[in-house]
Amino acid sequence: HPKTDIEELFNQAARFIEEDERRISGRVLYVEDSSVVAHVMLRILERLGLEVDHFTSATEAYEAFGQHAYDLVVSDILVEGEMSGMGLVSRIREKFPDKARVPILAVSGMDDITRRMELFRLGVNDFISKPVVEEEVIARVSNLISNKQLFDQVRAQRRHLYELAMIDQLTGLYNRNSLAEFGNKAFAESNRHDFPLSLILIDVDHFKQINDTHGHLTGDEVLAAVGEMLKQNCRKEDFAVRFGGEELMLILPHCSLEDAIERAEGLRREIHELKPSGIELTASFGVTSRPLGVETAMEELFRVADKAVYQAKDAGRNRVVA
Ligand code: GH3
Ligand code: MG
Ligand code: MG
Ligand code: MG
Repeated sequence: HPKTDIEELFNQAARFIEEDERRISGRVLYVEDSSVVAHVMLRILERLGLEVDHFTSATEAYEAFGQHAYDLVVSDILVEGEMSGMGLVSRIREKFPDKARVPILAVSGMDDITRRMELFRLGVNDFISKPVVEEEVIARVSNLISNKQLFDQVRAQRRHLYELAMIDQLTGLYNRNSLAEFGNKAFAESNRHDFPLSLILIDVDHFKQINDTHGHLTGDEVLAAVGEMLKQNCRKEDFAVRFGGEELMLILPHCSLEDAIERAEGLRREIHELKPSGIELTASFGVTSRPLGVETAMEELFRVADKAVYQAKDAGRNRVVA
């Protein structure tokens, strides 16, 4: 009958749309040793649009967990083999205590309250009992994955905002804002534990002339190249800041004055050899160190280094003054 055909077609279309709206993207680590249960579950998860890595052993699943980024772990609780589902859950939680970051959905045939409480204590986010019901799987899986993805987005945004606030976008060095946080902290620690701390101020020579001769954009490229070179020359504990336009600063914890002078000399040579965009480039350096046994604020040391830079300029630039 033509009318029922059309009705049937409409119903089919409505089902497709409904299914499509439920589709979510993500990668799931799935552990289940019963092929019957796995068959049902895989069909549900894959129809949701998820990429599923299915394992029948928890040991193999744990190995895969270390190798890929998963949006959700779905684990049977009783799995044959040396590691149980419980073991898998506690191993994962040991590494990732944050439930929003690595959500775990437990699936078990024994759903008495004691068992469920034990699972929650172990760190699962949610629980489904067998035999699984499609609507319930969809609801719980969707919730967990969308929470996790939202959490990832928030983290990425926070990281991005932090970078915008703390990192100079042209040179990739820390900006002046970050001095209050990192600079003062480095000084406070050096004062408290009385370990050496040195400061190198760098001012690019005749930079105005570079801008005037080659244009502001080339000037920017030159600064970016100097920034990159400084980053390459930093140790883990060093702190390189773009202090002003073409003024850069290195805070060097655990670095004596002698070592700082040596490092400044090295940087002076590197800048001279850099020739970014083919441009001959030099810089003047002022180096100071916190006198051991004397509490010193960052500003005090900065003033001393600043004077040293002026002396380096006066003496003909392209040199280090301590
Ligand atoms: P000196 O050797 O005495 O340090 O001379 P100088 O020309 O380097 O010093 P001055 O302070 O007179 O000029 C600094 C110049 O740096 C002026 C300014 O236009 C330029 N500058 C500051 N920030 C930037 C930037 O982000 N990009 C570019 N292209 N130029 C900048
Ligand atoms: Mg099992
Ligand atoms: Mg300057
Ligand atoms: Mg300058």
